[in-house]
Amino acid sequence: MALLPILRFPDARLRKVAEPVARIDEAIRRLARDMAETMYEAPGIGLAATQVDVHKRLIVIDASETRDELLTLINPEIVELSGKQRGEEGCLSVPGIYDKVERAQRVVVRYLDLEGQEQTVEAEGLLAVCLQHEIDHLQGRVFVEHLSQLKQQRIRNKLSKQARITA
Ligand code: K1U
Ligand code: ZN
Repeated sequence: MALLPILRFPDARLRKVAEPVARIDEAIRRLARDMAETMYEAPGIGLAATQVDVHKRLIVIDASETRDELLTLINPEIVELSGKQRGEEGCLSVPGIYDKVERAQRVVVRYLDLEGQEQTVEAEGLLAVCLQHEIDHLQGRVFVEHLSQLKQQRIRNKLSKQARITA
């Protein structure tokens, strides 16, 4: 297994729209394993392939407290959204930045598992937020784009200052 480098906002590659996975082969299974290892090590509760510069519809999520409920979703699609919630979000591509975003309270997502079987997950609360956040990544959207232009500019300034310090 391998740890994968995570792209950082405002890298233009985070804006690419991911293509559906056409065939679930050993390369996809290896990528899913490496993404899970990268997510657990970060640590994070989700990771989209876009964030590791692979523009395919694949996400991994573990929003459990025990960190032992890994979900691997291939070609995920939101089929139902209902209610509203406003909660704090973070992003491994936007380190050190947390802010409140409005999302649906409940989602139903259809996807393929690693065996190519069609599955459905129905979620509320944090798992629902995380599913929406990761599926946004596959559409080339980062959570800060839900914030005001002023906040986005402040985040860009803060991250470019950090990047200059660490360079
Ligand atoms: O997509 C990502 O960059 C992962 C992101 C997912 C997410 C977090 C919070 C709300 C919505 C989506 C993260 O995991 S950021 C890190 C984080 O929130 C966390 C890390 C360890 C334990 C618990 C939370
Ligand atoms: Zn993110």
